Amino acid sequence: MSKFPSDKPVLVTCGLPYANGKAHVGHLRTYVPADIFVRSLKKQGQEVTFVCGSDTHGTPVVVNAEQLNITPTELVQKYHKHFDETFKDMNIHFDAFGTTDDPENHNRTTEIVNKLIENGYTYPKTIEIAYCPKCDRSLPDRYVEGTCPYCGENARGDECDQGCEKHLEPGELKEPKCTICGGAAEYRKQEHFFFKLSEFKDFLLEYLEGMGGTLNARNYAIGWVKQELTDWCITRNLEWGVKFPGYDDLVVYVWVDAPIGYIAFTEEWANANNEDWEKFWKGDGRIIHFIGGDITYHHCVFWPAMLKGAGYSQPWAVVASGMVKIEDKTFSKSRGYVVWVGEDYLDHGFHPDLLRYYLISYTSHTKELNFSWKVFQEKINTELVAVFGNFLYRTLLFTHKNFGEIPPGEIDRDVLDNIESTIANVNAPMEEYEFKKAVDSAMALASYGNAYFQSNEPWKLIKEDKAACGKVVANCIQIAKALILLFEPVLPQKMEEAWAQIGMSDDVHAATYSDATVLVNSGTPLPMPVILFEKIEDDKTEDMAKIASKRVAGAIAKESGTKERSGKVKEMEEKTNIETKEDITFDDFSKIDIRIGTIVTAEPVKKSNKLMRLEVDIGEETPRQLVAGIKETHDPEQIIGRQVVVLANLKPAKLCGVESRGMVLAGDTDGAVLLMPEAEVAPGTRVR
Ligand code: B3M
Ligand code: ZN
Repeated sequence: MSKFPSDKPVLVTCGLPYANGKAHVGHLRTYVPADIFVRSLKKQGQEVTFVCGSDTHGTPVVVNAEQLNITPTELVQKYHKHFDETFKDMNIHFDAFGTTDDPENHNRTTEIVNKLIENGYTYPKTIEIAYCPKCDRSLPDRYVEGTCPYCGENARGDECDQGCEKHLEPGELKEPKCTICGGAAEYRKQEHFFFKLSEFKDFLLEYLEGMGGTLNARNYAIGWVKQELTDWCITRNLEWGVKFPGYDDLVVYVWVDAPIGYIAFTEEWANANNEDWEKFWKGDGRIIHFIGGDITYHHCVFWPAMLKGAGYSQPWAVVASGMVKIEDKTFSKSRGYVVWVGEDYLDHGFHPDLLRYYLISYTSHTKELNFSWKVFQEKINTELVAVFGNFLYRTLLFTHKNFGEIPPGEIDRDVLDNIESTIANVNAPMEEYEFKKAVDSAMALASYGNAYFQSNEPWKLIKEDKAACGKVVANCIQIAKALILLFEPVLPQKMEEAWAQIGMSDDVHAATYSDATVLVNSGTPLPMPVILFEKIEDDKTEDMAKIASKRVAGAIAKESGTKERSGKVKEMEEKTNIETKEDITFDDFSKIDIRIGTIVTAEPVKKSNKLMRLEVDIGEETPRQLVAGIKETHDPEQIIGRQVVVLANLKPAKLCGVESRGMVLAGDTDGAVLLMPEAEVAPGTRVR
């Protein structure tokens, strides 16, 4: 039996973006499928509400605000607006998009925390809290870094973000360091409040067995609950956040008030629409959370226990997405492996629906998704343009030219059967959160449409038998109508245009799949169609790939830049005696052959303390052997593959018995600082 439509109302939520930075493709991997899912439920006639909002609290926000020297309020207002606008630009339509700093959330959080206290699920305990003696402050969560006690990797105060991904409790981190001043932190005793998560073990095991959603979420959560459940410290020493009741100097941990935001935003939606929020949170409405796989623990363990403890309903399903890679590299903002939704995509004139299509059809929702400009171009050109777009355009152009309206003609039983089975083939995987399968099934109907058009040869029939030709195109328009409805969840804006192109004047977003088999009206005038999906040309994606590699090169340069520009820079500045040299002419300068090269080999010169032997590709047949005084400052393994600047026509010289045919340029300071190009370029590129 299919799960939808059901008479139980559905609430869909998306993990809340921290309002502390710009939207990127990694974010969209959760929001786009959730929006597609919501639209497809509506198409099935399901009542559904879709809420989200900005996560404004916690150290992710205060640390950023502090670094930017602005208030948390200023920071979150800016990014809340940014996310709100970006989601709208991407055709992601929430029924409410609030912030966790809204009064509704402060009130709901206070109420729930009070319930947990009342029900005996919290207790105070004196624990060790990281403290920076130099800054004279407590160091919650992201204010402290150190070593993970479980895996030994570098970790943040509340999460082993670079290693085993475990949630860490205050006091667990080894060798704590203050992230503000970099100094060693110490542990000091302080009283905090805990949530008795350990008491929910049996409840959680039973709950998780029945929890719907993707298997990755459920299985991970069951695994964790079967191990030991530790109680959660739910207070922090911060001013920004939701106050812990009765304590002016404590706020609740961000992972308490952030998910409660889901309830608060439902209340905001209910208040604005004269609706009832309790049908989900106190009743049997179905709550479906879409989240990134990395926050499964919070949603499948901590959150249901908290809801249970406070007397609220628990999520019906949790849908967790896989990771995003950028051009096959691990997503990393600091390393430049990121695609910003605004400046890298929309601002270059790409249509939001194309990215929606890529994200949903690339791979299954729980798998790793690679964003690549080349694959993006290929998918758009070979699927949306060559299959779906081609079918729509050839059908509508032919009909417009030869009939000017939808001609009369009986719709084949075969065509209607095919439409009906496609709808079933889209709905079945959709309710299992298999979005790729659903969209592939829809695309199969477009292929069927192309084959139908091709095999019936309407361009021949028009000369021989206009009525028979009319029947063929009427069938094609019926298929087009079904396709537009089936693709509306994925391509909402494009399908609005397509709906008008087949002469429909009602709202395509409100129409349902049952309209797909309602026969098209003969006599409806058809306008001259416009091509909906244009081919993406090579130079466009090549430009985008160039922008991306520049960003990566910039990030590498910045990273080594910040390392060099430590406190020592000032000291060195004083030492640098700039000796001015005589002016030279441009002719003098043009005698110098400077090129960019790529290091292919690097090995220390044995007899020397300072020298390293390099082979550098400077665009010649074989790499040049060069000797550089960088042995003390550079690790051979780390510089292989790096680009450097080479003076290529310096007379060869022998250094420690090794011939150097040119010179690698470097800043002459305490230890060599190698020059490097801003972006990767072809070896041999001239420097002028
Ligand atoms: N703000 C973002 C994250 O960790 C965090 C989600 C909260 S969902 C209640 O992905
Ligand atoms: Zn770890």
